[in-house]
Amino acid sequence: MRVLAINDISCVGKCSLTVALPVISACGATCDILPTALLSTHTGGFEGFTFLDLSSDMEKIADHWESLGLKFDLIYSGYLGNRSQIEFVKKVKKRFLKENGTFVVDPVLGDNFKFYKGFDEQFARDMLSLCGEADYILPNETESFLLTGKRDYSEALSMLAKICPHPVITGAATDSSYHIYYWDEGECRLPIPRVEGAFHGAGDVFASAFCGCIHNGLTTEEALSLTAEFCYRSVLRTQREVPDRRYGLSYERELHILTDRFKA
Ligand code: PXL
Repeated sequence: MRVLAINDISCVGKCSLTVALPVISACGATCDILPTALLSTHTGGFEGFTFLDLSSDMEKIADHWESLGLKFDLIYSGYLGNRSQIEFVKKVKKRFLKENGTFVVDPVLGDNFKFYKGFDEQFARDMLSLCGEADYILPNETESFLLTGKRDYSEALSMLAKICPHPVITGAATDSSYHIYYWDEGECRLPIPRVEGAFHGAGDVFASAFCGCIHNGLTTEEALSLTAEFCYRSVLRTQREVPDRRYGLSYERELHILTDRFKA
């Protein structure tokens, strides 16, 4: 059983592939990778980071894989370095996803109601079209707004449900509560504990664990509950252990939550 993670390599800052590899592997799956870019750090809060666009190598890598006849059970797409990569990922899905395989898109666009560096409205429109090809999409509250223009989570969710069978808004805060909003033949909500502050990389930890859970055959609800527990424990540990939140979630010593669940 193989998962393909399409995402960048941020050498420092624990996000994207440096998170996808350990977390998906902890769920017992083989995690293969298609790197979109190589950065010295992620772009969220570090000045002077390097950025190498890997688009032309992605094409060559895919051509080699085709010659090997490789196919994947689940493809998970995350941070894409430019608009042409969005189109390329659609082709990767057609070429390499098994029939009845699962396509998960984390439409990485921004946080705190702002785009990450390098992304804009046009990028968001293209990302929305990629979401239209997915079985699951995992926007955070900012991304759900950037994709739909709706701040109301129910409205955003039902708009997204028109293009994708299983949209999941991964953390939706109102004055009094905090929920995961998801669509499962209708709007559903999973209450989750609220932790104050921003935690860089939490979305990638969430998306990776969710992919691992779905890959193991869990229902959407079961996958979200286990993923939420794993993320919550990791966030609490980060609060205790990591003063500089740019360095990502302290999830490593919580991986047992996944390995215990997915023991042979
Ligand atoms: O965690 C999302 C993410 C992934 N990859 C890169 C990023 C970010 C968010 O800032 O900069 C390179």
